[in-house]
Amino acid sequence: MWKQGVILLMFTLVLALSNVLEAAFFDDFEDGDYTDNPTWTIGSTRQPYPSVGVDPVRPNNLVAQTNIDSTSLITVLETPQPWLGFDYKEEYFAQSLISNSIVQLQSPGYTIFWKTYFNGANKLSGFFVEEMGTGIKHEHAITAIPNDEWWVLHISHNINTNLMIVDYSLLDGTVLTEVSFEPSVDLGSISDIESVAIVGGLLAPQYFDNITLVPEPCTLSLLALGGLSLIKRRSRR
Ligand SMILES: [Ca+2]
Ligand SMILES: [Ca+2]
Repeated sequence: MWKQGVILLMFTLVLALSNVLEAAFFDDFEDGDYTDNPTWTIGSTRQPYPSVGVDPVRPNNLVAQTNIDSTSLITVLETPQPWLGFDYKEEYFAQSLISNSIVQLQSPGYTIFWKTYFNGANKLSGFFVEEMGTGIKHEHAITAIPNDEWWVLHISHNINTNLMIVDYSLLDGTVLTEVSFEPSVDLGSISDIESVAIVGGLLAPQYFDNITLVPEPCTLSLLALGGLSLIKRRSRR
């Protein structure tokens, strides 16, 4: 009898896994083409347009490049992703962090917008996450955002605490800064994330790679834990 239970559980796990994979968004730009698989479109008429090119420091790697003057690439997700429990990551490289916004996650009426900002002397002094549609900005002083080095921007929502968490880290996983805030809107009541935009800075080319959006990563691990505990309990008998 318990064997059928385990088989049913494994079947559920496979189904859950396939749902997660189907819903996830990922682009490493290794096909050299931003117009296909997945499709990005140019979000500004300003030139020079964004492109896919060679990584400035890892020669065997292809990346998306936005050029000066706030040019951007936008992708409309095949499957809109719920804000509850979303998990977004991108690798980012800039030769100058005197920059503009770096990512926008968008749904009708609500956008999360991560952007660096300047003080009056045009010197970079911090970043903010703006909840567009609400006008609310969460500002943070910059302590250490690398220049001339790849780093990872990570924005996620924790369903248990209802906190939006923003952290950035080096490629080796060293976390440089982590901040969190409670969203000003009920994320369960608003439309799903429909599109992702990567946006270039003001003065220098900026590079993006390994863009990943995953929904509710905890759902799958909870199922997996349930399966494991069942198998363990059975094997003890
Ligand atoms: Ca790549
Ligand atoms: Ca492509």
